[in-house]
Amino acid sequence: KVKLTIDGIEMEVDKGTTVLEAARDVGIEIPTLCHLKGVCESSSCRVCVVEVGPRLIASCTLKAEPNMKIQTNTKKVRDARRTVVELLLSDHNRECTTCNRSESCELQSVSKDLNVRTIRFQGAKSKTGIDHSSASIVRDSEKCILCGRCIGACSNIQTVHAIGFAHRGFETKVTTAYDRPIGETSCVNCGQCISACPVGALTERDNTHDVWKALSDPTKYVVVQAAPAIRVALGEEFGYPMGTRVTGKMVAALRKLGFDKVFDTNFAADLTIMEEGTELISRLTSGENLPLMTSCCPGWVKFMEHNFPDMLDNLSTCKSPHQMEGAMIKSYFAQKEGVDPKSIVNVSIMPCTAKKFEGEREELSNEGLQDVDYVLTTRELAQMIKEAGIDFRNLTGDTFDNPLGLGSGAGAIFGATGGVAEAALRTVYEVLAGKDLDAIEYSAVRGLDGIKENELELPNGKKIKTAVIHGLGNARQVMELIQSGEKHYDFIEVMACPGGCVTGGGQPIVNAKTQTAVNVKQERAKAIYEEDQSLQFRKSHKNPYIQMLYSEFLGKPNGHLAHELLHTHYVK
Ligand code: HC0
Ligand code: SF4
Ligand code: SF4
Repeated sequence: KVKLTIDGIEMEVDKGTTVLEAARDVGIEIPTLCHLKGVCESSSCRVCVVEVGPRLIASCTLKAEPNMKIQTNTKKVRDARRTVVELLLSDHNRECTTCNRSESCELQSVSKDLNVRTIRFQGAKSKTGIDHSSASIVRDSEKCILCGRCIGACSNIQTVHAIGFAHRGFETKVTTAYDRPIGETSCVNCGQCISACPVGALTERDNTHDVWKALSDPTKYVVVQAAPAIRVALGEEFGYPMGTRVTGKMVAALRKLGFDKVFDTNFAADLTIMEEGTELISRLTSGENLPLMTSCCPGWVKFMEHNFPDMLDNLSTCKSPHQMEGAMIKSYFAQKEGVDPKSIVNVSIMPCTAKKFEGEREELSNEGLQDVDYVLTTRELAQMIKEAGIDFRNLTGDTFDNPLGLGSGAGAIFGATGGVAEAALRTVYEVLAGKDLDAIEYSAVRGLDGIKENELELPNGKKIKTAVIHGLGNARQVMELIQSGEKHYDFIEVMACPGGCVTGGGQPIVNAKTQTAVNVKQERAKAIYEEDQSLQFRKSHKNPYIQMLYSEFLGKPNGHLAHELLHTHYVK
C-alpha cells in the first residue's frame, strides 16, 4: 500500500496505482484523451497533467509514491490543460456540427469542460484527405488527434498492425504501411479502432443513403434482418442503461422505417447450427480438417486469410448467419411469397463493420445476386430512426415476421463470446444422444477469459477438446500453438472482437471514462443470456420454422441444396 494526498485528501492505494486512478477513486475527475485502459496507456495527449511540487506531470502514467502531494485543480493545472486542448484544436478540422461523432466526441466534451472559448494559436493545418478505400471504415486524418488509441486497439489487442504512427513532429500521422489505402492492407475491418477513437477520425462507411434509396423505390422489395447483438445495445442510443433489451421496440422501429419484412438473424443462427453441427459430427467421424473453426466472424476469416492461409480448410464451410438468412430470403422466401429475387434488397443490421466487407464478398452470392445487399451498423440504424423522427422510447413492442423471424435461445446467444460453441453443443449433444436432454446451459464456454479451453465427453463416448477465443491477439496465440503442435483441439470458436459481437465495431460508442467504470462486455452479454432465457425454444433444432425450412425446401442438413446455398469456401 502507498499513502498519498490528492487535493488535501489523504488516501492509501495499492502499489502500482496511477495518480489518475487514485483520483478517480475518490471522485476527482481528471480529463484525458489518450488513455484507454488496457488498450492505450502512453500519456501522449498531456491533458491529464497534475501539479506535483513545482512540476506538471501526466497523471495517467504517474505511479503513486509514498507521501506524494498532488494538486489537480490549481490555476496552473487548468491553464496548462486548456493550452494543450487549444493546441490540439488549432490543427483540427472543427466541423463539429456535421461530424459523425458530434455529441459523442471526447475532444468536444473535454474542450467544453475546460471552458475553451477561443483558440490563441493559428498555424498551419495538416491536409491529409479522407481514405474511403475500405468497405468498412473511413479514415479522416484531419480529425485525428494522434492519441494512439486506434493503434493500441489494432496492434496491442488485435495484433493486426494495420495502422501506426509515421513521420515526426508536425508531420506525424497515423497511417498504414507505405501510406497505402487501408482497403488494400491487412486490416480485417473489425472496427475496434473506431470504438477506441475519441473523435471522428474513424467511422464506419455510411450506407444509410443506399438503404433510404431502396426504401423509397417502389420496384424494390426491401427486407431487413437484425443480428443477435443489436437488441441488447440499440437502446443505449436512446438513453436506456447499458444491458437493456429493446427487441420489441427495435422491430417496431424497423417496421416504421418501411421495410417490407422484418426478419431475425437469430433464425439463421439456428440454421448455422444445423449445418455446422452436422459438419462437426462428420469431421469428428472422418478425422479430417480438425479442429473445425467457426467462420461466422468475417474479421477472423480475413485474419486467417492473411496470417494462416495454409489452414483455411479448417474453417467451417458454413456461410455466416446473416449471409444464410440473405440466401434463404432470395430463394426459399422469394419462392414462397412469389417475389422476384432480383427485386429483393436485403439489409442486415449488424453490430459489426466487418460485415459490410463480408456482404460484398463474391464467395457470398448465388447466381450473380449477393446474399446481402447492404449492412448497417447499430449506430447507423439509430441514426435512421432519429432521422425519421420515430419516438423510439414510446414505441409499442412488436414481433418479427415469419417464417424467417423466429430464433431460439441458442441463436440469441451467438452475440456473446462462447455463444456459438454453446449453441452448437446444445444441438450436437442431443443429435448424438438420439433423445432430448435436460442440459441447456453449458457454462464452461461462457465468461470473459480471452481463451477458454474445455474437454467434453459427447454422448457417443467421444471426447472433444474445444477452445473459445475472442480478440485476435488471443487467436494468433492459439493458432501458433496449434501450428507448432503444442496444442490440439477439435472445435474452435473465434470472434475477432474482444467480448464477441456485443462489443463489435459497429455498436454504440462508449467513451473512455464509462469504459473504465463499467464492464461493457459483461453488461451487454448479461442481456444476451436473459434474452435466451426468455424464449420458448432454446435449442436450434427445436425451432419449428427451422424444421419447416428443411422439410419444405432444403432437405437435410449438409444436403445438396444446403451446400449450394448455405456453404462456401475461402481460398486466398
Ligand atoms: Fe454476430 Fe452473427 S453473432 S457474427 O457475432 O455467427 O455481426 O450479433 O449477426 O452473421 O447470428 C455479428 C452478432 C451476427 C452472424 C449471428 C454469427
Ligand atoms: Fe485494425 Fe480492425 Fe481498425 Fe482494421 S478495423 S485498422 S484491423 S482495428
Ligand atoms: Fe464482427 Fe462480431 Fe467478428 Fe467483431 S466479433 S468482427 S462484431 S462478427
